[in-house]
Amino acid sequence: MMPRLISALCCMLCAAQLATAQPSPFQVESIADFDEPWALTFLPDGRMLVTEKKGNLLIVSQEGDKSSPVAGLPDVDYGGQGGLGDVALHPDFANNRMIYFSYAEAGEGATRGAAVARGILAGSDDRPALEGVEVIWRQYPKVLGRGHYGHRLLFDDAGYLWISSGDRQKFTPAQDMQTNLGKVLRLHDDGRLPDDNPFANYRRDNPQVDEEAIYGEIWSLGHRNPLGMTADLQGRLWVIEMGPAGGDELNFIRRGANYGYPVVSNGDHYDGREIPDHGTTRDDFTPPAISWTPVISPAHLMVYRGTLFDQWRGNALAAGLSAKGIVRIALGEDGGAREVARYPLNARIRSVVEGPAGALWVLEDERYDSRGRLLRLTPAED
Ligand SMILES: [Ca+2]
Ligand SMILES: [Ca+2]
Repeated sequence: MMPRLISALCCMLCAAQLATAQPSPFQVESIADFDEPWALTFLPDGRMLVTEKKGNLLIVSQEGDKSSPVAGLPDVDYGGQGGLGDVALHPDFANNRMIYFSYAEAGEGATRGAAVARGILAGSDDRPALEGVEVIWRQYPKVLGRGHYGHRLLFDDAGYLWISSGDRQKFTPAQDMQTNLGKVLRLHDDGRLPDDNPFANYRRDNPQVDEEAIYGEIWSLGHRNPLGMTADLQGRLWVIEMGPAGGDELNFIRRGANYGYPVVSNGDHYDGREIPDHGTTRDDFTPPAISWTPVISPAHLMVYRGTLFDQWRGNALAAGLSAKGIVRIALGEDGGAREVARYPLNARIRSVVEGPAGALWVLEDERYDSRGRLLRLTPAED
C-alpha cells in the first residue's frame, strides 16, 4: 500500500503545481501525423520538408497534405537513434533547388556513421525526386552502436555549412583530434575545408597524426550529443547538447574552443561514476552557458525572429524530449544565457521551427505516449 499512497500524494502535489502553472501562451492545432518524424524546414513556397527516421523525406503543405516520399535518397541505417536525420536548404535554393540531409550510414561489419549528402529537388509536386545525390561528409571513423549521431545541419549567413557530430557514445573521441566525433564542424557547401578553420594546419604542427584530412573540419571539440545548433540575431553560433546523467548543456560556440566532454560534465556517467564538474579541473575547458540537472533532453534549438510572439524576438527556443515541451532562453550579449520560461506540450518534442508568418511548427517525437504529430502553435486568444 505504501508505494501507492506515496504516488497518490505525488499526484496531489502535481495537481497543486498544475493549478499554479502559467496559462499556455499557445493555441495548438494538430496538422498531420508522421512515422517517427525527426526534422522539418520550410521551402520558399511555404510548404515544408519533413524527415522520418525510417528514411522518408516528404513535402508537406501547411494544411498537412503530404507528397509521396521524395525518391532518390540513399538507404539509411535505421535503428536506435539512427536513421534519416536533418534537412536544410542551400542558401541559394531559390535558384539551384539544392537540399542537404544527414543520415546514419552502414559501414563494414556492424559499424555505422552519420553522413551528409546533397541533391537537387526535382520531379513533380506529387512525385518529387532528388537528382545528382552526392555524399559530401562522413563521420570518421565508423564505429559500432546506434547512438549519438548528432548530425544537425546549419547554413550561416556567409554560406558555410555547419555540422554537429555526436560522440557515438564512445566518450573519448570527443577529445581526439584524429576523429570528427564529438565536434562541431565548418565546411564549404560542397564539403571542401575552409582554409581559415582553427585547426587547418593541425597535421603540419602534429606530424605524428594519421593522414585522414579531418582536422581542417573541426571548429570546436569536447561535445557529447549536440542535437541543436542555431545562429542568433547577431549571427553567433549556439549549440545545445544532451548531457549524460544530468548536465544537458547550452554552449556559446567559440572558434577552436574545447567544451570538455568526457573529461568534465556537470552530469555524471549513467553507471554512477562521477565526472568532474566544469570548473573543478583544467581551466582550458569552456563551461556551458546553461547546464540543466534535472535534464530537459534537448533535441533541437532555434532563435525566434518573428513578431507573432511579441517579446520573444531574439530568444532561443529548445525542443525538450524529457521536458515534454519548449524551453525559452534569453541569450546574453556576452555569451551567457538563462532559461526564462518553459511551456509544456504533453509530448516529447523533437523539433521546433519558425514558419513564414511567425507561427511555431513543432514535431512531436514518436515514442512512449508521444505520437509523432506536426503541431502549429500560434498565440492563445485572450
Ligand atoms: Ca561541456
Ligand atoms: Ca559531474
